[in-house]
Amino acid sequence: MNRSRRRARGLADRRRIQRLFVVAGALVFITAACGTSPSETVASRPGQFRLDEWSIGADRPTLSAGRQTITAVNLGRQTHELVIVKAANAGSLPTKADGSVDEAQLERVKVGELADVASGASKHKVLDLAPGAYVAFCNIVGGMGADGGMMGGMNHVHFADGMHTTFTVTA
Ligand SMILES: [Cu+2]
Repeated sequence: MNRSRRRARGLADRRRIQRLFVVAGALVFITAACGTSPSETVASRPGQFRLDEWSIGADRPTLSAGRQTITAVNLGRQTHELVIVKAANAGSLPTKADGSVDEAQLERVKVGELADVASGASKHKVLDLAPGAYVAFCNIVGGMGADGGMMGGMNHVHFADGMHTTFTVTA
């Protein structure tokens, strides 16, 4: 390859990068201009948990004991999950070196799990809940995947990043 062609290719690359930044900037603008967030368009209901990067919100802080439908709705862009254990708070859960919850140590207090809820999807399961304090968390560890946008390639420990919440079951 001669020198001028190499220079031309370098310029083309630079132009392509500039175009990417313009597209990324426009996407940020569109997201910011969007008035209603997806979390506002999903009706609130007992036993429903909203999963997002990087938080979990419970529609109700308190549920009645007995058989309850637990719903995990993924309002984020990544796949999330909802693990439910009988525990006082997130800080009391045993963790591994990477900061994720050591679920092997929680087998006796684990109540249920809604695994692999895809972006925009929801899953539900009926759980028989005894009175007490509960923690709901996402224990996925992984990268952002191909559709991770500007954060592509970053590894996330979802629990350590804040994907947990508490709720109470009353008799
Ligand atoms: Cu998650």
